[in-house]
Amino acid sequence: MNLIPDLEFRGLVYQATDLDGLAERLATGPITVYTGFDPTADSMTVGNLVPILLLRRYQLAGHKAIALAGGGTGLIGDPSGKSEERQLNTDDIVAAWTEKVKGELERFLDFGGANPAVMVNNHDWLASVSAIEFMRDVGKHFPVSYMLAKDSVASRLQTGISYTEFSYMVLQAYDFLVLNEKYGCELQSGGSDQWGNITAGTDLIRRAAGNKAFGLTCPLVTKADGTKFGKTEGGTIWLDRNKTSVYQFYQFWINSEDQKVVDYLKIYTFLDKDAILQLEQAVREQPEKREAQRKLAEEVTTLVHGADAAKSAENISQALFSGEFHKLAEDEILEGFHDVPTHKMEQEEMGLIDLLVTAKISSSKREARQDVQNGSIYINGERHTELDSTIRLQDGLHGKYLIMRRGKKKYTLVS
Ligand code: 545
Repeated sequence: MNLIPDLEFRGLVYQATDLDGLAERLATGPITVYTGFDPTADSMTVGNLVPILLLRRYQLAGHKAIALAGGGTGLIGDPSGKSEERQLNTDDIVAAWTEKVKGELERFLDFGGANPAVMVNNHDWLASVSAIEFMRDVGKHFPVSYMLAKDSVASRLQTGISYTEFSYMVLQAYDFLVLNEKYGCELQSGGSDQWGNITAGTDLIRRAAGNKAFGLTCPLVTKADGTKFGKTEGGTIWLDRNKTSVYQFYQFWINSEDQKVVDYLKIYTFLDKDAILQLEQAVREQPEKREAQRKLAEEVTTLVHGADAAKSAENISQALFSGEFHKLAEDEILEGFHDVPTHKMEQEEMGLIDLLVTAKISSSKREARQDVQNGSIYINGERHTELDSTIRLQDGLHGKYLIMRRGKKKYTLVS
């Protein structure tokens, strides 16, 4: 029940309204906890995954988890952590993205069984509350000085903030009050950027209802150099496989830095303390084996995309590493080589030198001959040293793919 020691081990406890009080409360029995997600995009990112998995940790520990989709607040725009006013999205877009966010949240919580999670959408109560009722019953509990002191507002007083975004904290606080009354929700969890909004809620619940509620934040994940986590040169790492392929997702985790991989194992997996400490030792003693990175990639990809997809990503990764391309299914070839240059052969067969030049693998016939003689040309993992060999597409993988490699790393996919 009291999962705080485990959360502390994982580095998931940052700010708390009353950590000792919360630990005591958790020891007495199940608590209802919620986290909100605004539909600011059509998918969530690996950054949002931390608070989602946190909700799951609560659920697994026997508590009641509420996932809130911000169909209402998404129409307003949270200024927290934002240096500029947001562009308002249309009702239609927010409604469509709310459905996407809900679909993603559903993958991580158990909505059946003995301790089902609950999904709510704050549009259900925010859209229908009247302005007069809201200003009289909720607004009265918010001194302007209190609102101005919040980071999300204070940091924007110079650059500008509209009344719309200024009021956001009141809506989120009101949500917490509604969930407190309707579901007995006593705890709001979120990332550290949400601290101001979360405490606005615990304060409102005390003032308006006379109830005690708790707030707890987790730190935002960082890279070793302190820069934003979850972005690569290829862009943001999304949870939607149509935006970030399963293989790219897997690669993202396998490329984790040695200094950070243990932190990520703690935050992003459900491996227990012993298993994590063992992997920590493996990083220390045999970092070149990248055992921790492989375990991390396997665990997180399985959580997000399922065991079969994770296996396939691992398969691609292994085959690319060992050069055993024949082990790849057709879609795995396309996925694994989706970011290398491609070339379509005009004829069924071609001389090797001509192919190297037309596929732009070598820059001239002279260079092509040199490359072949040097032994730096590989097709489907096999070295080709004969200048006059003929290459047939039908001998390729699945009768149509030639994975051409020049030197150590330069790949071209010929089909
Ligand atoms: C709305 C109404 C509530 C309670 C919370 C909210 C949402 C909150 C917020 N949260 C962030 C967010 O990001 C976009 C999600 C992707 C579609 O803006 N005002 O909605 C993030 N949140 C998770 C973590 C966060 C936070 O969803 O709290 O810190 C990221 O890790 O930025 O009643």
